[in-house]
Amino acid sequence: MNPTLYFAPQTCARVSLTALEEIGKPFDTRLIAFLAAEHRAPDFLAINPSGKVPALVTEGGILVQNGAILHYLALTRPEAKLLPRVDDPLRQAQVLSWLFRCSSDLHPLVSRYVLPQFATANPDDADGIRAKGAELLQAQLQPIDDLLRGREWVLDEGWSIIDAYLSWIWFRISGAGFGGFGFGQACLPAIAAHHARASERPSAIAALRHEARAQAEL
Ligand SMILES: N[C@@H](CCC(=O)N[C@@H](CS)C(=O)NCC(=O)O)C(=O)O
Repeated sequence: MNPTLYFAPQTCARVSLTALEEIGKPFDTRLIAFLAAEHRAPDFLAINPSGKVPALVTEGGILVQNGAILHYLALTRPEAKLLPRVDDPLRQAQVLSWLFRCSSDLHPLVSRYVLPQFATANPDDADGIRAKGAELLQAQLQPIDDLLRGREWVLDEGWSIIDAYLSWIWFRISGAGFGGFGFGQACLPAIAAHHARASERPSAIAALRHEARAQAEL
């Protein structure tokens, strides 16, 4: 049985999709149509009760949360080098902390910035939520921009799936995706340049093609 990724174009599921493309082994996908509220439908809630993509159905069981999916894929497909293989527990934890930084620190701010209307019951609050989201994102991303001024990829060990994660974050806040809001090149130039580099990777290109094909089939 191939693993099956539940995903939706332009969402954070792109990071897990990129990982599967990077691995290069057969996998299946199931597109979840947000506009048709498929993420709230019982069939999908049986896969992920949180109603969120990504979810990965494997032979052994269901996995949710990008960080867990990426960690699992890195462990089970070490040849793909999604994350560096290190024996030192401290270094391992430091690598994992980058996944948490993306999923727990940055992603919620991305949501607040791009989709503020979902963070409030009062539509009048949306502009303020977006403005605060932008301020907090800038503060969280500035040290990463500083880091990337002197290097190509986030980790010392070279490209990793964390670069795909950061690239997706930049894609969402720089307005290339739906929403059209603009953290521009001038805000965080090294992250913008990193996004351009990460987007050239064959797995990143393949993931975008996969999304486009799925979208066309809708
Ligand atoms: N912490 C989760 C976040 C997943 C998440 O928020 N996915 C979004 C797409 S980027 C989603 O499915 N949102 C639908 C919803 O919240 O209703 C992860 O890293 O996998």
